[in-house]
Amino acid sequence: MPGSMEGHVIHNYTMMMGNKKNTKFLYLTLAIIISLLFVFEAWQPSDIDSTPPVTTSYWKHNHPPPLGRRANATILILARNSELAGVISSVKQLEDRWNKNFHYPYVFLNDEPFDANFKRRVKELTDSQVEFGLIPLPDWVQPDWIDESIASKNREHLVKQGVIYGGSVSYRNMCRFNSGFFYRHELLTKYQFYWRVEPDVTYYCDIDYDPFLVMQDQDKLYGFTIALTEWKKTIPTLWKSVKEFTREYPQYVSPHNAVDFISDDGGYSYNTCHFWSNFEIANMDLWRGEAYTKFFDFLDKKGGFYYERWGDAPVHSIAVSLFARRDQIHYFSDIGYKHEYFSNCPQGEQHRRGKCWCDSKSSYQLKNGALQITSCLARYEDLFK
Ligand SMILES: Nc1nc2c(ncn2[C@@H]2O[C@H](COP(=O)(O)OP(=O)(O)O)[C@@H](O)[C@H]2O)c(=O)[nH]1
Ligand SMILES: *[C@@H]1O[C@H](CO)[C@@H](O)[C@H](O)[C@H]1NC(C)=O
Ligand SMILES: [Mg+2]
Repeated sequence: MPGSMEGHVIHNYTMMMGNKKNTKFLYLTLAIIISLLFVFEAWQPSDIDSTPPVTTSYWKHNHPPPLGRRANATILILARNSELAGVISSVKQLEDRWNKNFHYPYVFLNDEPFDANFKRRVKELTDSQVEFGLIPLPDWVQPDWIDESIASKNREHLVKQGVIYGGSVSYRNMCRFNSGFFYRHELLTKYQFYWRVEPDVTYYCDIDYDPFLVMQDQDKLYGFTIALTEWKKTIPTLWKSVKEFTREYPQYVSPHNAVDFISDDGGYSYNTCHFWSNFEIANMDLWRGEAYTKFFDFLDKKGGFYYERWGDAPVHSIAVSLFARRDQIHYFSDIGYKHEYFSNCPQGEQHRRGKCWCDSKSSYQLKNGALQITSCLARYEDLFK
């Protein structure tokens, strides 16, 4: 195209001017016109729609997992539609720091259907399979054998004492669901391990290995990052119920248990230590097994999820401490993690290896830090002395 246009232009100009004096002027004009034609050519939009951005040829999706194998596992997120922004933040960090190299699938659960925008925004963040599930109503409702007049009086009492979520029934539904129902949901039955993620958490470090394979290969049942004490007002009769259960079913208590994590007097009283369950990497065999199934039903019948405000964290922690071997509980010290207001920041070589951006000195789990009083990490570490 440029060739034929040039020929046409030259022909016209020689006809009009055909004069030696003007040769210089002619060449100059020609040069300008030809340059303009090239510039014009570059501006033509004709190619833009059909030419893919050149970077696509550098993209590489779906790297195989570094060890060539994956565990039977999923990332599990319970959330509301209104928490989309916090969910996006958590998922993006987990993808960037870890899962874009491992491609574990996601399961999202909600007591209401997820809306189209929620699903679209979440699916944009990952190449992994993402499934969205609805929680069956009976798994997310105050059972009819709870006496509502007692329950509501007790809720008011907790509100007066300033206990967080003291008056909330939906929070209690959530705690009961996370204690006894999530692992029976139809989207989870096909998996053995899960990594629980909440909206608005922070992952501080690169995780260049597969925590699920660590769990699977080393026969771990429960993994945590933060261990701390619970507010006694939320669980006044929990330990009494636990002791009743273990008296009735002593066969479920492991001979190599971790009772010294949850009790400072050999099991007489509960020290309120628990693993913070907003982060959990665990094997659902633990929850699906006979011991925990009986344990959950026993606690559920006591009514403490509604008459008090039993959390899934103390319930899970007490169960794993009693029914598992203590070496089946794993501290992921190298996973930099924060859920308001506490964090686990790796120390020393682990901080360097993970390229962590948290300050090691700020870690709630510091062994000799000022925050140590309410941290239960020392009790966990003492189990192995
Ligand atoms: N679908 C749904 N999820 C909830 C509800 N309440 C809490 N959650 C989820 O349960 C988890 C714990 O709740 P959160 O509000 O973070 O409680 P906190 O971490 O104890 O302060 C989070 O993943 C929430 O998204 C609810 O009513 N519906
Ligand atoms: C994964 O684990 C679940 C639960 O134990 C099991 O039903 C399923 O068959 C397992 N899947 C694979 C691929 O091993
Ligand atoms: Mg939370």
